Amino acid sequence: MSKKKLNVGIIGYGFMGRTHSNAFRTVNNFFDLEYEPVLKAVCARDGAKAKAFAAQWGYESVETDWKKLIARKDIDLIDIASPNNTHAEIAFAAAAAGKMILCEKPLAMNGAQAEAMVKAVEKAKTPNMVWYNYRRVPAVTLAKQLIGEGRLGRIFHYRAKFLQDWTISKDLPQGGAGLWRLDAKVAGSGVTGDLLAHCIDTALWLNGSIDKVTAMTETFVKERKHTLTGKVEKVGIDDASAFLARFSNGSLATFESTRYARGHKALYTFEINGEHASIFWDLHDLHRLQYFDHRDEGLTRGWRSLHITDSDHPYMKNWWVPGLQIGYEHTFIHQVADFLRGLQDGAPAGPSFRDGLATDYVTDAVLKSAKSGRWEKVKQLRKR
Ligand code: SOE
Repeated sequence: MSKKKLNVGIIGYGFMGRTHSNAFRTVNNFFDLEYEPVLKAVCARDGAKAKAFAAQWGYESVETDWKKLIARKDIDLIDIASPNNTHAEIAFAAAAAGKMILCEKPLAMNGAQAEAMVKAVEKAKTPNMVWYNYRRVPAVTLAKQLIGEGRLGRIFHYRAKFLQDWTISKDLPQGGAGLWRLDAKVAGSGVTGDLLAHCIDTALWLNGSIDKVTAMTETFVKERKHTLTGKVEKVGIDDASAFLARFSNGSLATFESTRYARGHKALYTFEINGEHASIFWDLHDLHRLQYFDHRDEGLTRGWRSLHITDSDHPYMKNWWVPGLQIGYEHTFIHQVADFLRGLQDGAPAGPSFRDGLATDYVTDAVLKSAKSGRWEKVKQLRKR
C-alpha cells in the first residue's frame, strides 16, 4: 500500500535535531503506518552547517529563514528543534499557517508563553506534540500500564531525580551553540526546565496532577563568560533544583536535579510506592523495570528485575527478537510512530502542547517557590 507522505521541515540541527531526524528516517522501517515522514527541509541560520546536516541526514533542501520554511506549501509538519526562546514565535507562525507542529521540550520559556502556544494550536486545530521522549522507554510505558491496571493500589510516594555533572567547571562559558542551556535568556531556566521538566512530565503522566510544591534552587557558579558577547556576565540559570510536592491523589513526592553531581552523566530515576507494589526505573538501565509486589508468596517475595525485551512488552514486537535490547534513540522513534498512528486513527497521542503546558505550570511554581521560600500552588489546566 502506498504511504501518505508527510513533508517535514525541521528547525535546528543540534543534538535534538539529530534524535528527531533519526526518528523520522527510521520509523517506517519498523512500524507499519499509513503515513511516511519525508525529510523535506532543514532550516538553520548558518547555511553551510545546515547544508552539511542536510547531506548527512538526507534532507532534500535547506532554508536559512524559518519564516520562509513555514511559508512553503510543500511542508506539512514543522519540527521545532531550536533553543527554548524560539519555540513560541515559530509555533505561532506554524499554527497560523496550518502546519502540524512537533516541539522540543520544554514547550516554552514559562507557563504564560505556553498558554498562548496552546491557544494557537487549538484555534488552528493543528496536530501538536512535545518531545518528552522518556514516556516512550518501553519500561516506562509498562509502568504506566501496571499503574493503570491498579497493580500498585493507592499511591503513597513518588521519588524522582535527574543528575548530571557537565557544568561544574567555572571556565565553561554560557551562551552560543551547545551552551545556550546555561543562558537564562535563551533557556528560560536551568535544570528546572531542562531536566526536572522530564521528571515532571513523566510524573504527571504516571501519577496525575500536582497541587503544590515547595522548592529550593542554587546557582553555584554566579558569573561566566558569555560566548556571544565575550564578557563575563551574571549567570541567571539554576544549577540545581529540588522540590517537595503534593499530588492531587494524596501522594507525596520528592524531585531533584542538578548538573553538579560529579560522576553522573544522565542519571534519571524514579520510584513509586503503592499500597500493594512498588516500581523503580533507572535511565542507565533503561530496558529494566524493577517491580516489587507484596502479594507474592512470602518465601520468595522480593524485587523482580523485569527485562523489558519481550514481544508483549510495549513497542518491543516492532524490534528484534525477545531478549535483545533497544536504547535511547528508540524513544524518539516510538514518539513519531505514536504521532503518526494518532493522525491515522484520529486519536492524538500525547504529550500534546496542553500536556507541555501542565509541566510548565509546575516548573513555574517550583521557580516561584524557590524565590518566595513558601509552598506555592500549581496552576491547573482549564477545561477546553
Ligand atoms: C541536557 O544535558 C540534556 O541534553 C537535556 O536537554 C535533554 O532533554 C535530556 O534528555 C538529556 O540531557
